[in-house]
Amino acid sequence: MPVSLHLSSAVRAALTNHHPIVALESTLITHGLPRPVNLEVARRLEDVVRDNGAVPATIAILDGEIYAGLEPDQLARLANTDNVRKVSRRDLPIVIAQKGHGATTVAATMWVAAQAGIKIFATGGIGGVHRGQPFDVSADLPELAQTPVVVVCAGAKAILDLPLTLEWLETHGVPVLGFETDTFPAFYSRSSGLPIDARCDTAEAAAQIIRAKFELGLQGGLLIGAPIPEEFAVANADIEPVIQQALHLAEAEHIRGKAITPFLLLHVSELTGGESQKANIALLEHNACVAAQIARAL
Ligand code: PSU
Ligand code: MN
Repeated sequence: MPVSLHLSSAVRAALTNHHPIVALESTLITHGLPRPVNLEVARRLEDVVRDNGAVPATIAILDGEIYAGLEPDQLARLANTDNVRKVSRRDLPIVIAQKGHGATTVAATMWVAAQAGIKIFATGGIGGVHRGQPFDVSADLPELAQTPVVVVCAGAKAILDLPLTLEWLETHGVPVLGFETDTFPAFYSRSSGLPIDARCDTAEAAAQIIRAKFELGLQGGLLIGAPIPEEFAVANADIEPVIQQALHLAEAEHIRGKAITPFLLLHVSELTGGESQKANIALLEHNACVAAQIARAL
């Protein structure tokens, strides 16, 4: 383990005793949700993991030290600090050397989880290939291709090019499983209409495929798509015009690079008057629950 990586006492004990652990990311806390909802949701996700029999390991960077498992005061500090850096793989050495604060994306969270020996990770949506920008590929995708961590998500947001995102994963050998679904979920909506590689109706069924992949020594992780609970789902047709509007705004304001995803998420949330935020929270909780069950099955 790198010297700058610290485990919370709960995570350390769980690793020693082979108890199930679920990693949680932190970009959604600093760049995905507004205050004070961000801290409430971060705490809630940890509770959901605990209620389902696993130990939560929220991953973030404070003063250049990496933490897998935050103490309650550290979580509050992260949620209430301004200008926390969004840290993907390429940002890790910079934030560590400069002793900064960092919120880890899916890519960076996967990498830290793997260093700590954590196999399962729950998030909201992964990054992917951007629409109209096929060279803007989130670092989340190559991380899935090389790092042995299972990511439970509600798909990828429709701000992305979902068919190209799935093509990329196929090319790089990342199995995409559907949890209680035959199609890849589309974040706010339950289905993108795009096929997945295998459907799993139980945590045990997913665990069998995960075990087989690791036993074969195939490098990289797996992606599990769990659709947003029915009562919170928003129809594709309702969200699409909002996404179009957000994309135009991003274009007009020349938003580029790592700022693009947080920009689009903020505007979609504003344009739906908070409805998308409710959906976002519901799917995050659901994913934490599914991930805990799979961690237990493993
Ligand atoms: N998708 C969401 N909410 C998020 C993110 C993605 O619905 O908060 C965050 C995740 O942390 C993801 C990151 O890893 O955005 C991807 O950013 P980029 O496209 O810059 O790689
Ligand atoms: Mn990008």
